[in-house]
Amino acid sequence: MLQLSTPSLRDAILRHLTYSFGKDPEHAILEDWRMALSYAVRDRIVDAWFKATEKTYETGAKRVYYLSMEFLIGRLLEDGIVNLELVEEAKAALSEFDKDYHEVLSDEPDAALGNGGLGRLAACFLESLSTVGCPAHGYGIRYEHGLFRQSFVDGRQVEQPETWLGQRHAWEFERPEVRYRIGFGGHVDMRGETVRWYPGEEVEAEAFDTPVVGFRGRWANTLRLWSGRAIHPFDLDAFNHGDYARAAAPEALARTISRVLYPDDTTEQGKELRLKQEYFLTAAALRDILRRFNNQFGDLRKLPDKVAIQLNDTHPAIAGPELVRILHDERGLPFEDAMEIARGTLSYTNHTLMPEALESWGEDLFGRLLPRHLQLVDQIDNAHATQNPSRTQSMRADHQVKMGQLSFVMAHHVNGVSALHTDLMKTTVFSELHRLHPDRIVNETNGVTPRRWLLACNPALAGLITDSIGDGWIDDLEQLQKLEPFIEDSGWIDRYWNVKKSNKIELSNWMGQTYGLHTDPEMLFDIQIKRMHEYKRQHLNIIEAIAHWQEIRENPDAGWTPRLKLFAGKAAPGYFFAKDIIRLINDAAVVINNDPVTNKYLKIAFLPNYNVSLAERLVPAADLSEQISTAGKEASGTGNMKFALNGAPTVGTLDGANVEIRDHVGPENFFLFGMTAEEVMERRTVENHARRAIDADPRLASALKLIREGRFSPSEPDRYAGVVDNLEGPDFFLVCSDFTDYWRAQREVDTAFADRTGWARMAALNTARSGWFSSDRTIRGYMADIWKAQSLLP
Ligand code: NTF
Repeated sequence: MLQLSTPSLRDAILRHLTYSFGKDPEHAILEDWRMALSYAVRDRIVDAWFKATEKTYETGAKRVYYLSMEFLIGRLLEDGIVNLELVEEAKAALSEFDKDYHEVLSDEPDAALGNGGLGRLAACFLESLSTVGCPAHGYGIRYEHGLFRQSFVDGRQVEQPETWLGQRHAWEFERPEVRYRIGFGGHVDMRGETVRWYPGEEVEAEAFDTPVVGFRGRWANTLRLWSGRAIHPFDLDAFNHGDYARAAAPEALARTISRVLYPDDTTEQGKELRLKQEYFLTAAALRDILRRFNNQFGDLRKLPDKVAIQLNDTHPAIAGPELVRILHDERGLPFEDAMEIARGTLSYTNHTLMPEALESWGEDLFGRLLPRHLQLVDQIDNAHATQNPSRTQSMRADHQVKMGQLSFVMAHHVNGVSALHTDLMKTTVFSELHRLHPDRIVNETNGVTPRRWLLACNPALAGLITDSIGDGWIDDLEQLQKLEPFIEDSGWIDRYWNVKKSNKIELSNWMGQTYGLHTDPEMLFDIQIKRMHEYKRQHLNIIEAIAHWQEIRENPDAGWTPRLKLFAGKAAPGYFFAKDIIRLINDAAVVINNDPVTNKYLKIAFLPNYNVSLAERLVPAADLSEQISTAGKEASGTGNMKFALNGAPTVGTLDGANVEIRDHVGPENFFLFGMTAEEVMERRTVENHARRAIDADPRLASALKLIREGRFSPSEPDRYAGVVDNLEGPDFFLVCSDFTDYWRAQREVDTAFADRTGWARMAALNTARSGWFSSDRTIRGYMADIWKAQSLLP
């Protein structure tokens, strides 16, 4: 390979500023500096990237492909700098030009190409795949507009389009030579054995590549995102007739496909454009995978030995029928063989059991867009029914195509994302398929990358850890266990506590400057950040805060533990209940924060526009992590892991990965409350469960009464009547039934926090015992159990 010498970072920055951006230091604006630094870092990533690609070809190793509609990658510059261990050099280089490192980094817009947990997990996985040296590609869509920007008007959520590409983006390489035609609609021609699909409409998918570098730059993989374009971009005839709108129409239409990220996570809307996006991603990825495979290996029967394709939820589930179509219709393999090869190649991760999130498409819509695939789904379903005569459920019931069932049948492994979730998959949604295929479901508990979620976002804690046990923990997180002996040492615990304190001061200062919000860093920082959803129960949190406020008012001198409650999170634009909860929290914050009797002891804030970068600020400064979903509803959670790792004990239910976090950190370092998943199912059958819980707890009754009477919405007293009606009535997520125990757990938190050393020890034990929650461990699990893929690191 061509060898170039590596210039110093300083020289590289100056070179790029000059020759890539045409600026001299005197005239460069912040964005120019950010771009020049990014290009300087990117150059080094490219070196690692080429080496990794070369090695993958040389060894003929199996490759992993992660197909996902979402990659919530956030900012990439710090990731690159940290993984290449260039932090000090970058700071020094920028300061030579009188530029502040942090200011330059925060100029980068967040790439919000995802909604929440599912997309962020995909981003952590990409980084871990590179860190462990597994040859892999991520495939997704290059949305022009990522998740909407959130602001508040009178406490209400207002959505604005997000435009991450509005500023220059440093990380992608456009690949105009990598384009595929993706068809929709049309008709199917059947002549005896040969079947051909003639699409009625076609768009082109164009590739954009982002290199993803692993720790120490030992390996780099590719995130390949597809962008929609017209095959004939411009209607010249229309233009010549003066019809400029019609002239530009083909391009506009084709681009629509990659225009926006659908802002729903846990509800499925059945929209035609969404199905088009899913097929667009999947078809382009499969074409690309098969082209690469053909060039290198040729014999399609070897596909399962050389290719592992992971379907991130059912969104790319059309990969099953599409792969069968290519192998059978286009490459002429018998249907049974095509099925076997496809199933040997595909595996599927389920991320939610919420019934409203399980994708299913009306057969009319599906058949109109993908007529050949509908036939193949039927053929797959029939073959499955023939092989499993005791089967009662079909993927083709009620004139629908059920993507969960389809994914299960087309996958060699199906995985859940926490132990509890995997068990529930077996007994609920997939109970029949599990009975028929008892070895197919496996568990791979989620994880988070410690490079971003500790080393980069919490440099003070990372520094203390490295001082204490060396830096081996960064890519072997279980080494954090070596911290345990230090926790006995009161001098060390003071240092740990000072790190937390300095992080809290930093956050306080930033919130003061950014939102004019004044907070006391001595308070307990209690944080709930995640998508807004009834099952995540932000309303349980705010109702408890209201009850607590009442209690402080009644007895202001009782020595309360001062607490700052922070919330952040977006609600899907059409999810009105969740939007009401945002407004309720904002309304309650106004009243409570302005109560001179109590505001030394209780303050509440909802920070707008939650995204990855905001999480990176909040996580290191948290004292308490709120993980309070109704048991059985949160598949795993990953925020819970980030908090524990950064020394915030959890107040939480036995849900998702909370269960495993509690097992690891020890029950004495975790504030457990609430019903178990089993108890939840039982309680739902009890008549008037909410009413009974309210009657039994005067604190809850009076908090609900205050909300109903308009104490927090005096200009519109019945603003929250709907919310309270719901809680007093169906209360499907059992807010009322869990309230009393939640309140009890919070008072235990108060008492525990008053003992500073005891609390600091508990926090430090959370850090020391969270090593298992590294996404490196998760990825190694997938490699061993599902993909049968090897690391190519020496
Ligand atoms: C989410 N699912 C789950 O709600 C989280 O519990 C889990 O941690 C993440 O997936 C990652 O596995 C989704 O985002 C979706 F879209 F499936 F609802």
